[in-house]
Amino acid sequence: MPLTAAVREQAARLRAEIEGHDYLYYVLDQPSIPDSAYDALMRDLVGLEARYPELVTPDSPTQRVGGRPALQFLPVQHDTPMLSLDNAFEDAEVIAFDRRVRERLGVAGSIDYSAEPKLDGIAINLRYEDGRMVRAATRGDGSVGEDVTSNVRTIKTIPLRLRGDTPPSLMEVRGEIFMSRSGFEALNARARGAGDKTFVNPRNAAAGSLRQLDPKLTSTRPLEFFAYGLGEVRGISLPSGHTASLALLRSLGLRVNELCESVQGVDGCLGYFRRMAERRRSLPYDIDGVVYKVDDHRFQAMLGSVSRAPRWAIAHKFPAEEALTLVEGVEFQVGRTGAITPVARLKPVFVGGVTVSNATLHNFDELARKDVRPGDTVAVRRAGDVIPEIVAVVLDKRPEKSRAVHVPRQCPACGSDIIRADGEVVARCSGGLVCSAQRKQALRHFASRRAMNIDGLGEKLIDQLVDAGLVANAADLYRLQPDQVAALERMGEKSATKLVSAISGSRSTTLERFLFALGIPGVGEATASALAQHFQGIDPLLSATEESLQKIEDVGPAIAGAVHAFFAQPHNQEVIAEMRRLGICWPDQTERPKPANQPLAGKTLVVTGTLTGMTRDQAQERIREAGGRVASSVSASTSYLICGENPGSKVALAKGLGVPVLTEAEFLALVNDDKAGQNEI
Ligand code: JCF
Repeated sequence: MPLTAAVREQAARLRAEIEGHDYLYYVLDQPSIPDSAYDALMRDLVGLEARYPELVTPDSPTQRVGGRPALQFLPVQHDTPMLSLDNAFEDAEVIAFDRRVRERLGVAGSIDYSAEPKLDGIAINLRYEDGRMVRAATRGDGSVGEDVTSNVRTIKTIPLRLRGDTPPSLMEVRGEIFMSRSGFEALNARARGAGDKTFVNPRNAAAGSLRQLDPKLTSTRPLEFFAYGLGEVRGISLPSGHTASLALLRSLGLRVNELCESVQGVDGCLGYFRRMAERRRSLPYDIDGVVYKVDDHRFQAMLGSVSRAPRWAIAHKFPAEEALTLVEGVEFQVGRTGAITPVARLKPVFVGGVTVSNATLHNFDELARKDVRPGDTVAVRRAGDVIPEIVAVVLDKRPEKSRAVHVPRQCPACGSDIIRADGEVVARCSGGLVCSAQRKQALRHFASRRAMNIDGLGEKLIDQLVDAGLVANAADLYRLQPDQVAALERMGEKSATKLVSAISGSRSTTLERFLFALGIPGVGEATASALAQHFQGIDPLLSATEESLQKIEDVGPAIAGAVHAFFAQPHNQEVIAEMRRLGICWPDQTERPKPANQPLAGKTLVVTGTLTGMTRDQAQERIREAGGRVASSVSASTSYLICGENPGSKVALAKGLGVPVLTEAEFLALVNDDKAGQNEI
C-alpha cells in the first residue's frame, strides 16, 4: 500500500490523541481512558510507523517514553536514560521476544531470565553519593524527570543512607513507588471522612501523593517502594547479572520484591506468568503483569536498547481488569429471599477478559457510599470470576444536572414495603409469596443445573410463565401442558413439547438435589446433602425440631432456624406435598450405594481440545463426580491436562511445567477405576 494522505492523516490523529492522553495521565494524573485503550492506540501507531517508516518523526510519541515534567517541580537530567519496557499481551509475543534474544546473541540453548511482578506505580531514580541519598527523580520522558527528593525522603521504605561501611561513591537505584490496596482504601476512607476528593485507584493515589508540593502531606500518604535495577554506578564492580544486582541492592538495605525469581527459558517465563496471574488477587498491591529480564549483564550489553526500551527485557501484561464506562441507570433487583440489590446498568465494556454490562452495588449503604448516579463515568473492576463491581466514580466527569439515586421504599416488583431489620445491611421486600420477583428467582434456582436441572427452562421463559399466570410455584411447573407453553410468545409447538418433557424428566431426582432446589435460605449443596444423609427422607425433615437439626455437622443455629421455619410454613408443606403427588421422587435413601470412592479427590484438571466420546461439559461433570476440581487454565498446580483433538497452546505450557498430559482414553481409565469399585458394592 502506498503512503496516502489518508494514512498520514490517521497517523497525525493517533499522535494527537496519544499526546492528549499523555498529558492527562502524566501531567495531570487524571487519565480519561483505561491503560488498555491507550496501549491499543500506541500499538496502532507503532504498527503504522512500521509499515511506513517515512512517517516516523522525532517527536512521535513512539520515539520517547511519554509525558513531560510538570511545571512546579525542577527538571532533573538522567545521564543514564531511564528506560521503559516494551509490552507483550500474548504468549506468542513472549516467545517471539525470546527468539529475537537468542538469535541476536547466537545462543542455541535456553536463556536464563529473571522474572518479577510488574508493579503499577511510578518509576523513580534514587541517587546515592557516598551512600547518602542526594536526589530522587521521576522518569519523566526518560532523559529528563522531575525532582521529587523532599517527597521521596518521607517514604519510610526508602533508606536515606545505604547500609555497610564501604558504600559505592555513586549508585543510582531504580524502582517503583506504589501504594498497597489497603493503604489506598485507608487513604480514601480518610478523604471521604474529611469530605475530600477520593482517588480512583492505587496508582493514581501514589502519583498524586508523590506530586504534592508540600512534603508534609506526602508523609501522611502510605507510599511504598521496591527496587528493581541500577542506573549509573561508580566505585564498586557491578555484579555479573540481574539476580546478583538485586542481591546487592538487598544487602545495601533497599527493598526488593521477594517474588523476583530466576527462571529458565521461555517456558520458565510463561510458567511464572501463570503462577503470578493466579496469585495476583492475594497480593497486597496491584500488579498489571510481570517483567522478564535477560539475567546476564554481558548479554544485556550485547543486546542494547532501542529508543525507548531495552532489547533485553519485556513486560508481559495481564488482560485489563479495570476499565472506565458510563452508568446508564441504577436498578433494584429482588433476590429469591427478597433481598434488594442495587445494580448499575453499564454501557458494555470489555474488562478482565469479558464484556461487562452490569455491576453490583451490593446494598443500600454501598450505593450511598459510592454515590453512583446515572450518567456517571465509573471505574469497573472484574477480578477473576468474581462478579464485576464499581470501584469508584470519576467525579470530574459527572454531568452537571446529575441527581443521587432515589432508594425505593416499595418493592419494584410487587409494591410491598421494603424492610430493613435493625443492624442488618440487607433490605428486603416484605411481599414474600405475593412478590413475583421473588417467585421468579426461586423458580430460576429450582430449575438450575445443580438443582432440578430442567433443560431449557431459563430466565426469560420463567418470566413469561409467571407473567402469564401459568406458574406461581414450583409445583405448578409439573402441571404445565404443551399447548399452554406453545401459546407463549416466541414459543413453537416443538419447543413447548421439549420443555414439558424436560420438566417431566426432572421428576426423578435425588433427595439432596430436591432439598437444594427448595431454596431454603443458607442451605447450599453441602448442607442439602448433609440433611439428606441424616434424615434419609422428607417426612422426618418436615417434623424435625431446631434442636435435632443442630446435631448435624456444619448446621449451626442460624441454618437450623431457617430450615425449621421453612418446613413449618403451611404453604411450603402444601407445595412439597403437591410436588410429591405430581410424581417427584428420589431413590429410597437406605438403598443408595455408598458414596463412590473418588480417584480424583484433591486433584485439579484442565480440559483442552475437542473430545470425541463426550462433550466438554460431560468430561467436567465426570471430573467433579470423581472428586476432582476443574480449572480453565494450566498452572504449576494443575494435576492433569486432558487433551482432545486440535488442542491449543495449553499442551506446550503443561509440558513446560511438567504437568502430565492425558488422552481421553487415559482419562476414562482413570475415572473408570471408580466405576469398577462401585459395582463391587
Ligand atoms: O514494576 C515495574 N513497573 C517495573 C518497571 C519493573 C522493572 O523491572 C522495570 C520497569 C521499567 C524499566 N525495569 C525496567 C528496565
